[in-house]
Amino acid sequence: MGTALIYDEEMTKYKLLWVDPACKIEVPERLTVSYEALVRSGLSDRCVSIPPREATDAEILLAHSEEYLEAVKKTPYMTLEDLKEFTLQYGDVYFHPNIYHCAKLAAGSALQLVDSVMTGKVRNGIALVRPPGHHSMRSAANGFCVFNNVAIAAQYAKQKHGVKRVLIVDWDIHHGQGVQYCFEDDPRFNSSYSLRTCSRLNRLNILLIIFILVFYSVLYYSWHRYEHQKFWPNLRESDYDSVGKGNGAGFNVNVPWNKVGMENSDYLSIFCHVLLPVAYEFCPDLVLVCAGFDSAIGDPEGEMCATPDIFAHLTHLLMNLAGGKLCAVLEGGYNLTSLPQSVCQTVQTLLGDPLPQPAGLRSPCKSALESLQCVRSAHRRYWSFLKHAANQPSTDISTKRIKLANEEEGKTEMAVEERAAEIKEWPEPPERPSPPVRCASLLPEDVACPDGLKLFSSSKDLHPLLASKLQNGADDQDALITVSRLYAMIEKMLTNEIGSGLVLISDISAAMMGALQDLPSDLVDRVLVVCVGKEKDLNYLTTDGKMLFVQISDEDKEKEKNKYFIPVSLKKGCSDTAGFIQAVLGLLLPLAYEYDPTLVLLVRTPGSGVDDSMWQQLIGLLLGFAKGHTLVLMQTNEKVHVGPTASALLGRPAPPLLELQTLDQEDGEALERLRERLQTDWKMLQTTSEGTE
Ligand code: Q9C
Ligand code: ZN
Repeated sequence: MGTALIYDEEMTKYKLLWVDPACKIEVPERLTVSYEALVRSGLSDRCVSIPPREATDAEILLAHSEEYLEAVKKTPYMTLEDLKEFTLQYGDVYFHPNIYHCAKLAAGSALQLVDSVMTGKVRNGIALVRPPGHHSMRSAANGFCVFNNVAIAAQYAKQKHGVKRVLIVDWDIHHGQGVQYCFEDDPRFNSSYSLRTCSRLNRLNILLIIFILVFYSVLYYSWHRYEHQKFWPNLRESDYDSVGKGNGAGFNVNVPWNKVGMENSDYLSIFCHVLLPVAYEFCPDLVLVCAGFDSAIGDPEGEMCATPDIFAHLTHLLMNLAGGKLCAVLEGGYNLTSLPQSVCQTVQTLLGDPLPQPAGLRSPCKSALESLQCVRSAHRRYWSFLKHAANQPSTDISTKRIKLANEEEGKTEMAVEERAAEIKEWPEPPERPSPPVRCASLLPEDVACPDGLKLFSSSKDLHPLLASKLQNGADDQDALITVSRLYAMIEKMLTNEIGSGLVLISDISAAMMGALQDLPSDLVDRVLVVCVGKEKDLNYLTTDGKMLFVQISDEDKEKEKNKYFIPVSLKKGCSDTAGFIQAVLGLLLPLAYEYDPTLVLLVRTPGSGVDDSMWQQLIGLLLGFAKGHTLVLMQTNEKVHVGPTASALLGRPAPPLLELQTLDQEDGEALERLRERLQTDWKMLQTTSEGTE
């Protein structure tokens, strides 16, 4: 199961033929530098190369009107003067005699990608296309876009492949208003094509189509530079309160950035506290990404400060949704250095390489937290995972917008002058070498080693510390030997000879205590210990920051909490998928990002009640930390779970979570209180702007 790469040089063969400052950044080199970077880094060779095709008229009509299509069809025959005039009726876009051909290829590329993923030819993929798509509307080109590649692909996925729920994640720095308009009315009856087809069919077929459409929906998520409506395309409906209309309410999620200079922590915070909770509750069958990289550092349009490696994390966080079915389609990205770096980070992640460490995260900024708080508040009535979100800030940021709009009248140039200078330098993203052994295992003799795992054998002598213990006649020699092998395994993980590890052990408590209480500090400086289920004596845990302990169980350990010991209590324990996923997305992930562990130890205590798909989701998400060095400890009598665990540790996508119950009211409130209490120590847990500067 590979990664598709769709590219054709033909899409570099149109350009701006006259002077237009608004359009001069949209150049053919955007595509050539991106593709060349993939070739140079050897990534393109690892992908399955798939040729684009032209989208057909019928396919383009899935998102556009016949009048508009007919008009665009004439552009290849226009003179330069005609093209200029044709262009004038639209905003921030240009036409060229070859752009219609390229636009058909761009849309067709997205469809080829959807076909390859939906038929199982590949697991995921990316299409490098020009022109981009997300600004184009039913009857209008806009913002360098001619046809709405991703909107067409979403409709196509529903019709051709019967996909029920499509999640569109638009991480481009502009608002894809074209996508919003296409789907905001009602996710179930949004296909003009279907409705038009309806009128030509008999009643039985109409009933059939309605029956099918009722269960079909598209959720559109976008973050975008907004600056209280002062930034292009300056639309009122790009704000957080456009949540979708009618039956589509809740299916349009807008996150406005009201300041430039947003950083990695701001992006990750929105993913943990807005997008992922909604996405996991929505439970998509397919994820489409409007993959614009103008949200990266150095981009003249976005003016944000997120580094290219952030796209590795954004990609990874989406890769366990929809059973891994993810199609990324290029949108914007205008800095010819950060664009190819960001494309490479995305592709390398799609291929399954270890993630770069998200080092040096700062606290999300006040403005980002204001946006976060507003979006969560606007959506909490639609999504049970956001039900306990706080109210929007007392000083309503939309009021700010109206005030600013009035003040700014007549002096709109101010904003331009205030702009931060374009950043020209940032460090090259780190290398991401794959370990020779992806996942090693230590298993009892009666358990077969799952395919793809390598049985661990330690050639090294005992760790000196343990050797001396053994000589002193420690009471449990067997346990010491096991712990010693654990250390040897950890050592190999830290030198990147091994990626992840799976250990089955007869006494998990003893092993955990053994592994942690004497863990030589020269071995690891920060261990994230995630404990799924009950565990009795934990008094060997330190509070010096060398380990961060997060436990999810049905035990209430109210008194023991401190910064590095975080028990999360759910009434029904880990068998409550809704509570569990809330705790993982809203607490564990942000904590892990901020802590930045060098090793993750995941402990599954016997009878924890966690179901296999939830367990696999957890492993998949944890592999995003510590360069993929996750060590799983399980008890010998849980061998039925070895298969699913191994599969997740090898980076295979987890199956979607079915039967998400609604979160228990008291559990939800308790989680919210816990997060509030921990916020002073852990800045990534903040979900409101109150009390921040
Ligand atoms: N500086 C995409 O990224 N506005 N389109 C430019 C304001 C148009 C961006 C003028 C930006 C369009 C796909
Ligand atoms: Zn853009």
